[in-house]
Amino acid sequence: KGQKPLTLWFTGLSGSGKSTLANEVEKRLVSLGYHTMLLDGDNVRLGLNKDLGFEEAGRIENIRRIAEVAKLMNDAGLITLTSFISPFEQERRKAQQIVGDAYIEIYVSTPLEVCEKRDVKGLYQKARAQEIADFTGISSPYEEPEKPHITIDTSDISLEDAADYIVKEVLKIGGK
Ligand code: GGZ
Repeated sequence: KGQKPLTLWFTGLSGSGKSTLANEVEKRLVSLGYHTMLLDGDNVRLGLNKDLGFEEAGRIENIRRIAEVAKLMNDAGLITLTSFISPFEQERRKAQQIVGDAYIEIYVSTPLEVCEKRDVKGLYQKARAQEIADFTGISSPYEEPEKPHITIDTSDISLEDAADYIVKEVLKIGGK
């Protein structure tokens, strides 16, 4: 079904809802008959990129490798979904260059206050207490995307509605 590959590049703060959304969007694409691959911290930072930290250089290399893998997956005919903070505009632009036309940037724009209030893993609390260094939004920058293809704030929307919206926009942009 459909030959044109896509990379759905989710970007946003820790706790913004990127991975939850990427998982739900993937489920829907699979039920529509597409073949997909989801890349996230669990399968990349613990494996391929376990030599990398969260200082600037580590994040830059993390994003570069993920973009190269996304490109390989696209070459294999898959729709790739990536869920990483990817905090730097310049690295996102480089990812877009690597991936090419297939690249669709999805900015999960849930504000810091909301992410911090959720604090699903207790990481914001630790970052505030300076128990974690270089924490995005607290002690490390997040540069807002300048021209995302899709923007979604998960503060006040159900997972169902958010995923519906993203899939609709992706299929429109991706010409599927
Ligand atoms: C940000 C960190 C940090 C620091 C560990 N800063 O909410 P999570 O836990 O599951 O997702 C975060 C994840 C971010 O890794 P990425 O590979 O997406 O980051 S980047 O794209 O910037 O390279 C968080 C956890 O790792 N985590 N330490 N200091 N997030």
